[in-house]
Amino acid sequence: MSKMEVKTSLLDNMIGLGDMVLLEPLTEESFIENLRKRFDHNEIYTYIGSVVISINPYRSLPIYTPDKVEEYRNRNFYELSPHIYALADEAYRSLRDQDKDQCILITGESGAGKTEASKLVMSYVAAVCGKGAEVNQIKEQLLQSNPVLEAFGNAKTVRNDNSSRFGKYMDVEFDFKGDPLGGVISNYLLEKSRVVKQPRGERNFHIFYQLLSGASEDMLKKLKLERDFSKYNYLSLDSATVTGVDDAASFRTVRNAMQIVGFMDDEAQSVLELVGAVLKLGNIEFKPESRVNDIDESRVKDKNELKEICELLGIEQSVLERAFSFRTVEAKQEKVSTTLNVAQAYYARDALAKNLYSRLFTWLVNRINESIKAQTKKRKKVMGVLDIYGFEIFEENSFEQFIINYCNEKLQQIFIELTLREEQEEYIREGIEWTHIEYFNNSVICDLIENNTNGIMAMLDEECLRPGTVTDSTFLEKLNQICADHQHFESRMSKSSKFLNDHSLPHNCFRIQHYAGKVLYLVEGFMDKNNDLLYRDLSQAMWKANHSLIKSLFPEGNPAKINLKRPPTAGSQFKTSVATLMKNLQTKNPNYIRCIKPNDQKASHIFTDSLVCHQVRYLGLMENVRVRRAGYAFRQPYEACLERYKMLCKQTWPHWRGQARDGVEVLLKDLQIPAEEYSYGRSKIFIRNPRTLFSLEEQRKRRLHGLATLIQKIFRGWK
Ligand code: AOV
Ligand code: MG
Repeated sequence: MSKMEVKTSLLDNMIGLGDMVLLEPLTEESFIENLRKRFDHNEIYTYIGSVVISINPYRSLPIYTPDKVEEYRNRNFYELSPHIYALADEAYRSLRDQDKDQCILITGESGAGKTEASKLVMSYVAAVCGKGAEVNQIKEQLLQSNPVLEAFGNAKTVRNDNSSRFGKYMDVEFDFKGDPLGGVISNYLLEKSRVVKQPRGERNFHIFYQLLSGASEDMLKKLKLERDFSKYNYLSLDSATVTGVDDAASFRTVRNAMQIVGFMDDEAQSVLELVGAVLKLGNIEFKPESRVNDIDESRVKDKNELKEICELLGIEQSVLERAFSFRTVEAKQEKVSTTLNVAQAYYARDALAKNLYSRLFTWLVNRINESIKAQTKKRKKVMGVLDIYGFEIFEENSFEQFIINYCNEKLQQIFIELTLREEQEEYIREGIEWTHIEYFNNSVICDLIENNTNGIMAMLDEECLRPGTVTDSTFLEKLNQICADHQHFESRMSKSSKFLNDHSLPHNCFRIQHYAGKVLYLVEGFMDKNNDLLYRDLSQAMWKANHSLIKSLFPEGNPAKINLKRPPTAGSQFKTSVATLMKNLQTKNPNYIRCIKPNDQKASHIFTDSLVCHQVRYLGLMENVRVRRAGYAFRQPYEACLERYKMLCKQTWPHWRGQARDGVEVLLKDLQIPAEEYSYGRSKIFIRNPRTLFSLEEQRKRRLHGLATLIQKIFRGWK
């Protein structure tokens, strides 16, 4: 063994191996042990080939400095110790030099570090791509869109103090040189129920607390708000302040970010007026009016709050007041007005607050897109970064968790498709000898949820549209009948009596065995949240507002544009947008960051084996290593391979006249690469070890350098 090798293996022994592919023996225990060893030495990143595993350190590590950026810049992936920067660099260079669109897929459960990882990737790419005043402004705007969206779309949950309550996909666009041109953000279903109610120990969206803590006295007065959180029904009090979070300082950051992104002062003011209005809506209370003909009519209790909201939004008070007391149903030229009772009035109020806030959020995303969109129609190279809400299991799980977990199933599916299945199928296609590796394919769970005829979402939609008395219970009954035999569906009342005596499964719930664990869903609210109805009287009242922003958020309130068709349900909209996203991702070269949460206490230095083991299992990481080990790290069509490396061999340079495959054979033999290092497929060459590729790249770099020097000399000779 050479000195160098001795040094490496001693180091590996101490801090663990950087690439799981090299782990011997490969068992679940040795895998976890390796992660733990590295975590204990502050090495939070580990590779499985080109996949990066990232463990949340829950404290700031000095590994994201400008020096680190320089260290990883333009270096080959396996050259330095594992780092998220290596992945970002590889993706960026592959986009710039090989013209391959990229996507960065970041997965892991709530609190595992996805959002932080996405920001690290973005800031790395921003640091290494292009320079110049114009480019810098684009970069700054792309980066500053983050604090704005986090303020409005993130909240403290029991799992994560800065939990993303929406899904985000951002395409960053580059020109042919690799300079950024702009970007496009897509957002996925904001968890709007949080606006009116938060589970115990959780908060509403950050912006509410930031506004009340950080606004000047003058601004509060203009918005007719009070600084005290306890004055607002929509703000839960048991966790109003979060340790280590300075809401007032964050408010300044958000204001500043809005300015950089390009919001005009009056736009920013309008946005805050709506945030204030949502808070104040929660304080409107209702009382029953004396019963006329035994009908329970609701009236606004204290009109002061209502008056202030109307002043803030330029709405005529009587219009909004009426919209809280009556509901008009229009059908075929006929208008029927019915009175609302107190419960219905509260329902209408909350529906308005939720709709107002979520539409404001979508407006913010669109407004940011206006600012950051590329100012050219030329072809662009694209790097997409996906950061969604992670898999969630709470004590009580509702429609929101159902949607979030479905989205995570789809992402796991893409990982399986592209790394486990596709890789194995390619070996078969190319005629490469191969031992099949077993893995769990979660497409069966995706199907249970999304199947167009008998999937859970289809049945929910069917129930929402069915005339007659439909409730959450009738929806559950339907599921019990139709899904009873599905191996990933469990319910107490289903035809099969398998779960009849399972008392952990209440009558009003169903359970799905997700890829990441079993989740018990309480059906209460499913129908309502899927329907997502807002009484037309309320949208009309909003449309009549003398406030251009709020008016633009409720276009359906325009009486000239009454549409009697039902809008698509929340579930089906989500399903469609996720399907579009998946299609888009499949056209790009994927780069994976698999985030792992080391403990449930949000604490640094704690590594809970059982928790990590559970994640390693469901993320399919062991299978990932096995497929990788049995396989070949790199493959390229013969033509492309020959074109890139032909300069390294006299027989192939500058032209090879025969078949590309034969040229590659001559090349590899000439370079004395051991025969077990590669295999010949039908159309591609397969190279086993990434280090072989790395050495080819090095030789190519040296040769190019040599050629450049030679050309310079010739030029000088001419002068
Ligand atoms: P998530 O995005 O995966 O959860 P975050 O990225 O928000 O998780 O991480 C949660 C918290 O962990 C952050 O607020 C940081 O305090 C800490 N953290 C994560 N990664 C790092 C890191 N690399 N270095 C230092 N601290 C880190 V969710 O959005 O809830 O699914 O929905
Ligand atoms: Mg997040």
